[in-house]
Amino acid sequence: MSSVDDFNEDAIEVSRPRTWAAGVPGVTHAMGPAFRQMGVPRSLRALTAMNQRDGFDCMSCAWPDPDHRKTFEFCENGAKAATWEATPVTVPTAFWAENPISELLTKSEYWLGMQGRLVEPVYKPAGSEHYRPITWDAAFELVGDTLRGLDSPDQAAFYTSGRTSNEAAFLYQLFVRAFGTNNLPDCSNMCHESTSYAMLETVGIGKSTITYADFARADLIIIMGQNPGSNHPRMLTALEEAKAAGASVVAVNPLPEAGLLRYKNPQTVRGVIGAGTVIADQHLQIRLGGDMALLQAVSKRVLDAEAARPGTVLDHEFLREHCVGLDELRSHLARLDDAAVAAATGLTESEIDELADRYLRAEKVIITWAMGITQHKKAVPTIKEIINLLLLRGNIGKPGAGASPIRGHSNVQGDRTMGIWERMPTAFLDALEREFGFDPPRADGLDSVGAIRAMRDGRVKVWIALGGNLVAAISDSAVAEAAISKTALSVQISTKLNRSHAVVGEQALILPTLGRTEIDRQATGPQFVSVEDTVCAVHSSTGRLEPVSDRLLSEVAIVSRLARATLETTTSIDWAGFENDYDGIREHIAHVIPGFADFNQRIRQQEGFSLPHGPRDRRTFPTPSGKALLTVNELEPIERPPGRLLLQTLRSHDQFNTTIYSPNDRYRGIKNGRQVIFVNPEDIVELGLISGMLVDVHSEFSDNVDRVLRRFRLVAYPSARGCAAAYFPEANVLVPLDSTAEGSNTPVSKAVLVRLEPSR
Ligand SMILES: Nc1nc2c(c(=O)[nH]1)N[C@H]1C(S)=C(S)[C@@H](COP(=O)(O)OP(=O)(O)OC[C@H]3O[C@@H](n4cnc5c(=O)[nH]c(N)nc54)[C@H](O)[C@@H]3O)O[C@H]1N2
Ligand SMILES: Nc1nc2c(c(=O)[nH]1)N[C@H]1C(S)=C(S)[C@@H](COP(=O)(O)OP(=O)(O)OC[C@H]3O[C@@H](n4cnc5c(=O)[nH]c(N)nc54)[C@H](O)[C@@H]3O)O[C@H]1N2
Ligand SMILES: [Mo]
Repeated sequence: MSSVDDFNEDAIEVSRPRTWAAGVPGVTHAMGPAFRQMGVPRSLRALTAMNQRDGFDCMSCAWPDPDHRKTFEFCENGAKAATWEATPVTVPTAFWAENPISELLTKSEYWLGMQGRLVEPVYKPAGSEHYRPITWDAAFELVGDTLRGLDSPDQAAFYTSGRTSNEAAFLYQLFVRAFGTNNLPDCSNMCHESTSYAMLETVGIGKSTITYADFARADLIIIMGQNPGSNHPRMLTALEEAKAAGASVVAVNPLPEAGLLRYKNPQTVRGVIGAGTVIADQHLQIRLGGDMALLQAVSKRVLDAEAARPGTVLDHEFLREHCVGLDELRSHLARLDDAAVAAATGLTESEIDELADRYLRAEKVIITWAMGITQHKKAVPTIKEIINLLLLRGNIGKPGAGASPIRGHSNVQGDRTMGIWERMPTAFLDALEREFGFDPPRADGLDSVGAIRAMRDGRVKVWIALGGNLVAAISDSAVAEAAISKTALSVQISTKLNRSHAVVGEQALILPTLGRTEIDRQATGPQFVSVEDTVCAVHSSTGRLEPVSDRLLSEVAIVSRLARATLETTTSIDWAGFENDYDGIREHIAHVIPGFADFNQRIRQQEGFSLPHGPRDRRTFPTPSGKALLTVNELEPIERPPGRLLLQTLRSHDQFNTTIYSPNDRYRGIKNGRQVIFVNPEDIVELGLISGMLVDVHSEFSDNVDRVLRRFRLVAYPSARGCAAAYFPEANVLVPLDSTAEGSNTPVSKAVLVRLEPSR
C-alpha cells in the first residue's frame, strides 16, 4: 500500500515463534484491551452479551456456537473485534476540515481505525479536497439522483462485506435488483468463492456438510490451509473436545502455526497451569499449492488398498447409490506420477503413507479448509479433490464426517443465502419476481475483480459499498485505487474509517452505521437481526450497548432510504415498513428463500434453527444428475525458477482482514511492525541473504510490470522450503488484477512467485 506506516521497519522486534495458542480468553489478553478502551461497565456489558442467546453474534468469524454456551463464549480475537467497534471514541466534526483526502491517503489502516467511530454522514463534492458534514436527506437524494441519471443500472456496482445481517443483505439485493442490475460483488469473491464453485458442482450445494456436533463424533479431522489459533480461535475448543473423545487431528500447512500444534484452554485448570493439549497428531509441512497433489496421492492409496483387498475399503453402497465418476477417477489416479507429487508437496512417501493410513483407519472423517486452499490458481480443482477423497469412503452425509469449509466473515454465508451474489440461480430470481411483482434482471452481474475492471474501463460509474474495504482487500492495489478514483460517485456505508474512504470518486459519501453491538431502535421498538454461521445454523443477534451516537442509522434503515430515494415511484415495495419493523423483511425472506418457512417464529426460538442441507441430512445431492460427482482434475506443477520463492499472504494475530489492531503477531514472534517477510533459514542462505536484513520483494508476472514491496525485514522462519509469507493487505500490491483462480475468479493471494533483492 502506498500509505506510510506508523511503525517503521527499524522498530520491528523478532523472537521465537510460539508453539501453542490459547483459544478462549485469558484475562490478560482478551479483557485487558477491552477494559482500557471501553471502561469496565461497557466492556462487561459487551463481552458478556457476546454469543449469548439474547446477545449479539461475534463479528470476528463465522465459527458456530456450541449448544452449551459458557458465560464467556468468545475468544481473544472476538474481544478485539467487539472493542474495536464498541469504542466510545468518535471522529469529531473538525476532523474533516483538518484532514484533506490527500492527508488521509498517507495514513495507515491502523491510524485510520484508531480515529474512532464515524458518527455523521459526510460528503466530498466534486473538485473538493475535503469531506464535510451533510444531512442524511441530502445524502440519500444525491445517491438517488445520481443512480437515476445513469444510462443503465449496470453502470453502478453494489459491494457487500460479510458482516452485514441477513435482513440488511436481503433488503440490499432487493433494492439493487429492483433498480435493475445484478452487479452485487462481495467479499466472498475473494474468500470462499472457490469452495462455492467446487462444492456446487460436485455435491450440489456450496456449504459445509457438517453440524457443530459432528466435530466431537469424528475419528479424524484434517485441517488444511487454515490457521484457527488466530482466525477461528473457538475452533480450538471443538478440537480439544474432539480429541478428548478420541479423534486424531492432522494439520496440512506450510507453517507450524501455534494453534495447530498445542492448545492451552484458559478456561480449564489444565489449560492454565499444564502443558495444554497437543492438537495435531501429524503435521504435513506442505509446499504452497501442493494440496491437490497430496489429495490425489492419498486417494490413490485408498484405491490401491481397495485393489489389494477388494470389497473392504471403499464404501461401495454409497458410491453405487449416490455417486458417479468412480471409474474415471480410478483410471486417472492410476497414472499419478509420484515424482510430480513429491515435487509439488515437498513431502516424503512415508508422510503421505501415514496420512493415508490414518484416513483408512478412520470410519468418520472431517476435512476443514480455509484461505490456504481457496486462494490458489487451482483452488477449485483442489477442493474437488477434497470431495473425491471424502466420497470414496462415504464421508459425506453421516454423523462425524463431512466437508467443512470454515467461513471467515461472521455472516458471509448468510449474505449469499439472502441473494448477495452476482449470479443467483433462476429459481431465486423467479421467487423474487413472484413475491415482489417486478422482473429482476437475468444477466450475470460483476464480481469484485470484474467490478474493478469495469471501473478502470469507465463502464461502472457509481460504487456503493455496504461495509468492507475493497481497495485494500483486493489484489493489485494501484490498479484498484485508480479504478475507484475514476467513478463519478463512491459511497461507503461504514462503522469506521479505512483506506476505502480515502480513495474516492469525483464525488464521495460516507454514511455511518450502527454496529452489531449496539441497540437498534426503530418505530416499533428495538430490533434484532439474524446471521448464519459456517455450519448453516441461523440465529438472532441483538445489540446490547447504547449506540455511540444518536445520529447513526442502522444498515436496514440506510438501505431502505437509499431504495426510497432511488425507486420511490417505480415499485410498490413498502421500503419504509421494512425499516420500522424487521419482521416485515423476515416475512418476505420466509416466502422467497427455501428453509426459512416461519422465519419470524423460529428465529425467536432459543437455539435458532439449522437450514436444510440435502447431502448432510439425507444424502440427496442436488446436482443435475442427482448424484455426487467424483471428478478428474489435471495436476499442473507450479514453476519456481532458481532464486525465486513462492509467497503467501496471511493474517497476523492482531488484525481482522484490513483492520489492524496492533503491529504485533504474538504467536509468530513479531513485535512493532508488519513489514516482514518470513523465509526458511536454509532458503535465506541459498539466496545469499542474511536474516534480519531489509529486502525488496518483487513479484514476477508475464506482464513485466514491476510490482514491489520495499524495505521488508527478512525473518528466518520454519516455513516449508521455497515458501515465504507476508501480511495481507500490504502484500496485495504484488498480485495483478488478472491473476485469479480458475473458475472462481478469486485473486490468487497464495503461491505468488517472488524475487528478493537487498534494499538500497
Ligand atoms: N482474528 C481474525 N479472525 C479472522 C480474520 C482475521 O483477519 N482476523 N479473518 C476472517 C476471514 S474473512 C477469513 S476468510 C478467515 C481466514 O482464516 P485463514 O484461512 O486461517 O486465514 P489466513 O491467515 O489467510 O491463513 C491461511 C493459512 O493457510 C496456510 N496456507 C497458505 N497456503 C497454503 C497452501 O498452499 N496449502 C496449505 N495446506 N496451507 C496453506 C497458511 O500457512 C495459513 O496458516 O478468518 C476469519 N477470522
Ligand atoms: N492478499 C490477500 N487479500 C485478501 C485476503 C488474503 O488472505 N490475502 N483475504 C480476502 C478475504 S478472505 C476477505 S473476506 C476480504 C475482506 O474484504 P472486506 O470485507 O472488504 O474487508 P474488511 O477488512 O473485512 O472490512 C472492514 C471494514 O468494514 C467496515 N465495517 C465493520 N463493521 C461494520 C458493520 O457492522 N457495518 C458496516 N456497514 N461496515 C462495517 C469498517 O469500516 C471496516 O473498516 O479480503 C480478501 N483479500
Ligand atoms: Mo474471508
